[in-house]
Amino acid sequence: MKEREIVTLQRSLLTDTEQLLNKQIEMEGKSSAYYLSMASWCHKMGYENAANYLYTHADEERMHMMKLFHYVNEAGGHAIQPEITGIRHNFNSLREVFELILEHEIQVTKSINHIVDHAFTVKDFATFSFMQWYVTEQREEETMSRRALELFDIIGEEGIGLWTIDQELGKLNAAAHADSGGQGE
Ligand code: OFO
Repeated sequence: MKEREIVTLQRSLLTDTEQLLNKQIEMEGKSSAYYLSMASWCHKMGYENAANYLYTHADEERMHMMKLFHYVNEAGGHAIQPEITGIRHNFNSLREVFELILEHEIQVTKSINHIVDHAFTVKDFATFSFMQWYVTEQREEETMSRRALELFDIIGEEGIGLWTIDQELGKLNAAAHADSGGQGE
């Protein structure tokens, strides 16, 4: 019996779905590393609240990766620990950091939507249902990233502007985690 036939007998997870989920694992792992690198830059530059916001965000992205990791293995697949390279370490400004975050989150949303669309098309309703958590999570993350970026326009960066933005980022982070009941999602 060929390997593919054995695999088909032992699980309902299709190989292409498994590949897409592994690509998403990689994306979440990279998100975590990317935000950790941004957190470090913010910390070094004295933006304490922005750094905490991003340290928390990096942890959440790892949790997103692990949730997928367990799902793939429990569904009979093989979750692959991604290679993470090419992470940027320096940024031109605090604003640039938050612009990059929003841009990145939009890419993640597109990738999640692609998996949901695929799962529906191949009638993999277990994966379709599992991915709904990510759909909601992405909507929340995009909203939060947009809120953060808006602070730069509302407050302005002159004078004590950047200091004030950093304070507001701290409040945004605290409010987001109070909303999620301290679940850190
Ligand atoms: Fe994993 O939610 Fe952001 O990227």
